[in-house]
Amino acid sequence: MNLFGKVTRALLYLVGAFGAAMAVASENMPGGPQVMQLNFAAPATKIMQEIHWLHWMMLVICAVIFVGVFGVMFYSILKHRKSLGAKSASFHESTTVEIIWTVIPLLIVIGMALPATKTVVAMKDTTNSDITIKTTGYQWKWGYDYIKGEGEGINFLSTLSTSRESINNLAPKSNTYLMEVDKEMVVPVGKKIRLITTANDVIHAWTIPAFGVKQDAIPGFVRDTWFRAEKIGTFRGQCSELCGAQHAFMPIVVRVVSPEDYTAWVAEKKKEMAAASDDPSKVYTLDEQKERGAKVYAANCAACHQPNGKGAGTFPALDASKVVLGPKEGQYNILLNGKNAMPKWSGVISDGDIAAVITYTRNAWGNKTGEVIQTQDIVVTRAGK
Ligand code: HEC
Ligand SMILES: [Cu+2]
Repeated sequence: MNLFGKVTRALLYLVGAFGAAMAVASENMPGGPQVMQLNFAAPATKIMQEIHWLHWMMLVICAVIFVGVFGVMFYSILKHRKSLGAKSASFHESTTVEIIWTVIPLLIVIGMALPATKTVVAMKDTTNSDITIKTTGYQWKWGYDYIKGEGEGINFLSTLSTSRESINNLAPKSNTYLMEVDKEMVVPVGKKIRLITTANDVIHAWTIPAFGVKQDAIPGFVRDTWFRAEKIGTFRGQCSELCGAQHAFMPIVVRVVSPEDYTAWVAEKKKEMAAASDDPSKVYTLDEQKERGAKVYAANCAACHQPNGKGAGTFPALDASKVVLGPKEGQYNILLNGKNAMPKWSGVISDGDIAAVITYTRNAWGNKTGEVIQTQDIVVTRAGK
C-alpha cells in the first residue's frame, strides 16, 4: 500500500466505529474494486492503459501549475506586504508578458489535447472487429446477442445471482455481493469485440472499468464501442445510468477466456440452446410447466412482483390478481405486449418460457386454477394479432 493509502486508512480507523466496520469487510473483490483502491481499475486493455497514463499525465501537469501559481502568489503576498514597507508598482500593459501568458498555456493545452484526442479516436474505432455482440439493457438485467463472428446465434439474459436473503440481510454477503450474475458474458482473450448497445425500456449504461469502456444503452438507438481484453480473468462492472428502483441490481460480468476455452464454451452453449429450443407442438404436464415457470419467474419477474407474488409499491400482486385468475387471453396479452411499466416479453423470452411462467403464476401461491398453458397457445395468440 502506498503512503497515501496508509494515511487514508489511518484516518478512517480514527473514526472509531467506521474503522471497525472497515476492518471486518476488507477483502478484494476478484475482477472488481480492491480494498482502499484510490486509482482507476487495473487496466485489462490497451485503451485503459492509455486512460491511466492520460489521467496521471494531466494530474501531474495540473499539480505543477497549481503549486507554481499558488507558490508565486503566496510568495508575493508575504514578501511584499505593506508592513515590510513594500510599495506597489504602477504600470500598464506589457506586450511581452501577454504573449507569454497566452502562448505557454496554449502549448500546455495542445500538449494535453493531442494524446487525449488520439485515445478518444481509438476508442471510437469499431472497425475490423472479430466478434460483434449486441447488449440490451432491461429493467433490471442485461441481454446478450452474439450477432457476428465465432459464437454467432448465441443469446441469453444475464441476471443478478445474489440471493434475496442476502440482500435483505438474512444470509451472509459474498465477496462479489451484487456484482455476480447467473450467466456471464464470455469473450476470447486478444480478440477485438465490438459491442452494440441498446435498451428495451429506459436508458442504462454498460461498463467494465478495467476495459476503459462505458457506453449508454438507449431505447430506440444503437450505439457501439469496443474492447480487446489482454488478460484472462473475470471483470465486473455495474449499470451506470440510473434506471429505476433496482438500478443497483443489474451488474455486468465479463469472463475473458483463452481462444480454445471460448470455442468449447460456444459449442456447449449451442448444445444447451438446441436442447432448450421448443417444439411448439409438445404438450407438457402441469408439473413440468410449473417447474420451468418457477425458474422463468425467479429470473425475470420476481424483481418487480416479488418472489412471494405479493408485489411491491406500483408493482401489482400476482397472488390473487384478477388478471391472473381471470380469462387466459388477458394474461397472454399483458405478457406479450406489456402495459405501462410492465415490460413486453414477446421476443425477450421464448414462447415456451412465456407459456411456462403463465402456468406458474396461475398455479403458484394462493392461485390454484389447475390450468396448463402450452407453447402452442402462445404461438396461436401471437399469430392471431
Ligand atoms: C419492471 C418490472 C416488471 C417486471 C420485470 C415484470 N412485471 Fe408484470 N407488471 C409490472 C407492472 C408495473 C404491472 C402493472 C401494469 C399496469 O396495469 O399498468 C404489471 C402487471 C402484470 C400482470 C397483471 C397483473 C394485474 O393484476 O394487473 C401480470 C399477470 C404480470 N405483470 C406478470 C408478469 C410476469 C409473468 C413477469 C415475468 C415474465 C412480469 N410480470 C415481469 C411490472 C413488471
Ligand atoms: Cu440499468
